[in-house]
Amino acid sequence: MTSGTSSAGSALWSRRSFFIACSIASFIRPARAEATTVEIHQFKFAPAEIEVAAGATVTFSNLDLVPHTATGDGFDTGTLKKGESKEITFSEAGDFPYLCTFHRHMKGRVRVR
Ligand SMILES: [Cu+2]
Repeated sequence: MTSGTSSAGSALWSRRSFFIACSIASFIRPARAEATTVEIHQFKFAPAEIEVAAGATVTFSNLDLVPHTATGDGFDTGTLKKGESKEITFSEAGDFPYLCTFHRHMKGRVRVR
C-alpha cells in the first residue's frame, strides 16, 4: 500500500509589507573631500569664519613668526610655532568659536553643518 499522503505544500508565505527605511536616502550627503585650511597670519585667523560639513578636517596653519593656538570648546591645536600646522576634525554639527590663548583678541569660528 502506498500511503498517499500528499501534503499540499502549504507553505503559506505570510505577506509582509516591508517598509525599508526610505528615510536613509535623505541622509545621503555628497561625499565631498573637504580640505579646509585656516591660516594664522599677522595675528589673525584667515578666514576668521568658516563653514564645513560634519566630519571635515580643518588645518590650522601658523604663518607668523610668533606662536599661536586655535583653542575652542572641545578642541585645541596646542602651540603652533612658525610654519607648524595642526589638523582638527569636526565630527559634530555646531558652532565652534575659538581664540588664540596667547593673544585673546584673535578670534575665529568654525560652523559645522
Ligand atoms: Cu596668537
